[in-house]
Amino acid sequence: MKAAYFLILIAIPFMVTAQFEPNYDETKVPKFTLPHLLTTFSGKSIGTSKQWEEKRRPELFQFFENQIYGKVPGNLDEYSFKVLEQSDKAYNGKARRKQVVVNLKKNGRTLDFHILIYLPKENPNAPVFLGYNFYGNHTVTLDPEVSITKAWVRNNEDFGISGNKVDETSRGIRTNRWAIEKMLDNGFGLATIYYGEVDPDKDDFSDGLHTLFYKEGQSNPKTNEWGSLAAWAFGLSRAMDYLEDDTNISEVIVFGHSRLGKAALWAGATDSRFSGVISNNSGCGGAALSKRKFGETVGRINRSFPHWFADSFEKFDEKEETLPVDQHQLLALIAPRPVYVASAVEDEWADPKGEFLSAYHASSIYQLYGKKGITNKKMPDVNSPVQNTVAYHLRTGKHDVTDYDWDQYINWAKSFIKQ
Ligand code: GTR
Repeated sequence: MKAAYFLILIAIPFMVTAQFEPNYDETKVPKFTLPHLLTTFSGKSIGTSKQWEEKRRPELFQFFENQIYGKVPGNLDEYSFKVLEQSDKAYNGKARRKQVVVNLKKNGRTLDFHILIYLPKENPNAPVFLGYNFYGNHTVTLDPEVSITKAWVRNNEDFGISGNKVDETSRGIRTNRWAIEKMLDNGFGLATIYYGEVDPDKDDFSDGLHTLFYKEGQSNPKTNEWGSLAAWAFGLSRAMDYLEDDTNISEVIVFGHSRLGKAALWAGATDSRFSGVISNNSGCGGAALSKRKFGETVGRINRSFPHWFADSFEKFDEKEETLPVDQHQLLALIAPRPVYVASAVEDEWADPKGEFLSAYHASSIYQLYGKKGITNKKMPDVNSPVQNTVAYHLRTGKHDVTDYDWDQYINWAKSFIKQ
């Protein structure tokens, strides 16, 4: 008896590891039924875009809002912005630069975040890509005039970031991910924000945007209220408010990589002012189908990043089969506006096939609007983009944002944006 007990004790850690070991084997993907886009939860068929908008979209939206990303608990009391600095001499005179601080107020508490904007010199109303960066606005460019964030930043030895503070050492360390001159040369601008100014990316709800909305004595969002992804999405909408208020920029394509790609998709679903949405390698909780359980799973993501989603999402840990929705329906919430899903061959953790299938299955809603999505269920070859209103590419290489990705996004954006 004692020996059996001892054996069980020894076996438990292995059982736990085996259970949480990510699957990278296509033959081990479970059989699953994808929740239907065109059938309501109560079983009614949807045949027109009007029925979609009136019946199906709202119930799906509510599910994602309450059970996955979490609800924003109310509105701000005040919103203001100030242009801190501007110049038309950036990038050797090729670009105008603007640095803006946005101030949000609620319940007597306040939060500031900074938007860095580059626009082609000849067109102050140019369409822009709006996206968060991971380490501060000064990391996306070598431009010495870009101010350095004072917010908490994740330490990174390679970038010389320690003590959760950034300084000159990290200026320009992420220029490889932001093809700014390519955007400018093609008539696009960029608006970028350090995501940690909106909500620091740690499992700690004592700082960032959430705290503004707390009632007396509250220290955490409620079970169905927003995690960090929804807070970042909310921040993108506040950046959109600024762009609407103070500029004549009318076309904003929201972009994000990885966790910020998840935030970009949710921003696209919650805010119809975005003209298009780009999810770069967004993976689990982003574009990838959860029910495939390939690479990162719902249980894994909720354990590693308990602060990203609403607490209510945890009930689907290791129970993806019980989810009444899947991520193709998140993409469908963006319809009929254009959406681009991009994967990378070596980014198996994000499940490239699950990202592709999501784009493919979302396409039926685009069809209702007479828009072309992804029509071929076979995944396109590597580096062979399919660019319709729903677009997809699988590029060679790792989890990253490359010039190749930007070449595709720019080319695709030109197909639907007036310049
Ligand atoms: C990973 C996480 C992914 C993805 C990525 C990132 O560790 O598991 O879901 O979001 O981080 O944002 O770089």
